[in-house]
This record gives sequence, C-alpha cells and structure tokens, in this order.
Amino acid sequence: MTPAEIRSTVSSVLDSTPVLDIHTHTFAPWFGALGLWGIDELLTYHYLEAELFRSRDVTPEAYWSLGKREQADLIWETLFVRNAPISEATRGVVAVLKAFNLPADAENLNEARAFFSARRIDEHVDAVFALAGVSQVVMTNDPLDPAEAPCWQQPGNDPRFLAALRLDRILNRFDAHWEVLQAQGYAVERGGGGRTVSEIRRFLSDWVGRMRPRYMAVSLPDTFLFPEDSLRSRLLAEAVLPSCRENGIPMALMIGVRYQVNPRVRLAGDAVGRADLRSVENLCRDFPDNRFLVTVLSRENQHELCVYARKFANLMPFGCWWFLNNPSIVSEITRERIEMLGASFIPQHSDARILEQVIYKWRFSRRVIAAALSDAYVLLESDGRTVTREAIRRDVERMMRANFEKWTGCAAS
Ligand code: HDL
Ligand code: ZN
Repeated sequence: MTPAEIRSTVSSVLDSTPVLDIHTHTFAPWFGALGLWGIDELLTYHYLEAELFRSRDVTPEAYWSLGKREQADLIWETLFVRNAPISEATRGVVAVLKAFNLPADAENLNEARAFFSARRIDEHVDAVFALAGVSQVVMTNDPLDPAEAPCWQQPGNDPRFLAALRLDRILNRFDAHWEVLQAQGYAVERGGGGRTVSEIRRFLSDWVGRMRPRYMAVSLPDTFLFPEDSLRSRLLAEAVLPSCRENGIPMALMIGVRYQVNPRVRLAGDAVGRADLRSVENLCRDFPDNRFLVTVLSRENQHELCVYARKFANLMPFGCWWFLNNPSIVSEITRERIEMLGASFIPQHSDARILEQVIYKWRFSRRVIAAALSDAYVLLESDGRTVTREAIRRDVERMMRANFEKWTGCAAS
C-alpha cells in the first residue's frame, strides 16, 4: 500500500471498529440523576469551569452561588461567544453540537436546550454511542458514595454499561469512611486494627458479587509508594490484590494526582505531580499473579511506564489520562507506546463525565491514534513488510477492545 492508502485504511478501520471505553464517569440510565447528559451538564464540566475562571471576572464563590443554567449561560457567553472555543474542552462541545446538527455559534442556548430536553435517555444513549463509535463503557462505581449505594439495592442490567469497583474512599481516605463501612455491617476499626483487613476482604467479595466489576480501581497521589508502612499498603497487599486474584480481575492504578491544590474550584481543583514508579515495579514484581491496568497523570512518567510494561507482562498501560488527553500529548504518548510495545497496550479511555462527551473524546482520539498508527505502518512498509488491511484491523481490534477483554477475562484468551 502507498502511504496515502495506508492512512485512509487506518482511518476507515479505526472509524469502523467500535471501542470498549474502559474508564468513564458515565452511568447507565438505571442510575437516574447520577447520569449526567445534555447541554447544561456539558458546559458546566469542571474542565470548562477551570477555563471560565481564567477568562471572566467572576470568583468561584460567586459562580457556585448560581444555578446550573445560569452557570452554563455564563460559560457559554464567556468561552464560546466572547472568545473562540479553541481549547480541547470547548472545541469538544462544538463537536457535540455539530454531531446533533445544532448551531455551535448561537448567542444563547435556547435551541440546544430545547433539543436535549426532548430526548428520551435510553434512545439518546444508543444515538450517542453510535455517533461516538462506542459499543460499551466502563463506569466508575463507588459503593461508599451515599448517592450511588442505594442504586445497587435493585440493580438494573444494561449491557452497554459495565461496572468498575472504585476504592479511593477505602484506600486513600479510610479514616474518613471507616464508619460508613461499619454501618454497612463490616467490623472495621479506625486505624485498621482488629479484623479490618479480613472485613475489607469480605466487603470486596460482597460488592464484586453485587456489581460484577470488570476491574477494581483506585486513583493515587503523586506521593504514592509501595511498599510503605501504611494502612493503604497493607489493605492493597492483604485485601485488595488477593481479592482481585480470587475474582480473576485486574487492579487499575491511576497514579499522579495532587488532590485539591485549589479547593475553591472544587472538582477542577486537582493538579498533577510526577510519581515514583518504582511502586509499580514493586507491585508487578511482587504480585506476579495479579494483572495491573496502569495509567499515570504526569507526562514525565509516561516513558518510564512504557519501559516497565516491557519488563512486566502483567502490566497493561492504558489511556492518556485527564491533563494528558490533549492531541499534542496523546500523539507523543501513543507513538512511544507503539515504538516500545507494538499493539500490546490500550491507547485511550475517554474519562467522560457527561454522556455526550464520548462523541468528541473518541473523535479527537481516533484522529491522533490514526496518525500515529499510520506512521508506524508506513515505516513498516518502507522497511520491507507489505501492510494489509487485515493486519491493520487485527491490531486496531486488539488495542481498542481485545487487550482489555483478555485482561479482564471477559473473552477467550
Ligand atoms: O480520578 C479520576 O477518575 C479522574 O478521572 C477524575 O475523575 C478527574 O476529575 C477527571 O474527571 N479527569 O478527567
Ligand atoms: Zn476518571
């Protein structure tokens, strides 16, 4: 194939391969109001709130005192009317509006609001997933979240939405949440004494049975170390990782957050720090029967993560997370991964918080992944190997879903 034929083949294969989106904050319709969608939610995304405070003379406190629609109106006027929406997150809203043939340059949100308010969520999910080229998404499910826990009393069954058991409140903030565990009937103790470890193991077993999660997950600070003399380290080693092995599911480690550096801006208040990835080295080496999904938040940690993935076959790097999910950085990360790992990694997840975000996040990601992948095949062709459409399809299928399905045991290995 010529380079031009390779590029068009890669793009058409990527566009026609439905992805399994392995990490999102979306919820199936049976979670009710927890599932965010529509133009007001799209505009009050914390990425856009952060950008608002840089472009408008409004304090966070004044902004938080507004209602959701007023907040959305202020963001629309500031970032889309008074300024060109050239950032990643603002351009994303433009792409979503265009996908539904809505004007992206309107002075107000009247037409967009009328459109979304007329949508019925179940059909809307199908339409959004079709536009995004997504077959399934993995949610982020927190059994200690008081808003979510009741939903699991009578769980629905929506095969488009898979569960992931999120453990931040237990592993990072046990002192603030141990009493919630106690109230759910687990004999845990402040500080982790007594039967805490075995009771956390029982808690995990109960929730795996209830949620059927594809993996367990935790986000970790840039200061995360393993092993260390801490309750987190003990719970990870003695409860969480054994439970993952017992249930045949991976552990997702999402490392490098500096939490709430500016609490005034709430969800937008987290930042990034370079982590010591020897923690990943220790975990992969000392727990060879566990499988790890790992994503890191610092661009400086990405190359190390690639190297570790070459050392440990039980390490699956995934995604260009959060502050890295920008075309310039996604390109760099994807290229170094292809160069060092071939097709043995998971290039991306959307991290969508609002349903329709999967449309733009996957459109933007496919564009960048296609360019990186095409360059690799053009080099292969010029170095002496004929590239076929079938070879491209096989690699794309592997990266966009089969690697994950194999890793989580939901497909024949
Ligand atoms: O911890 C996480 O899963 C992060 O993705 C946070 O939710 C973060 O606020 C986010 O939405 N990043 O895209
Ligand atoms: Zn996330």
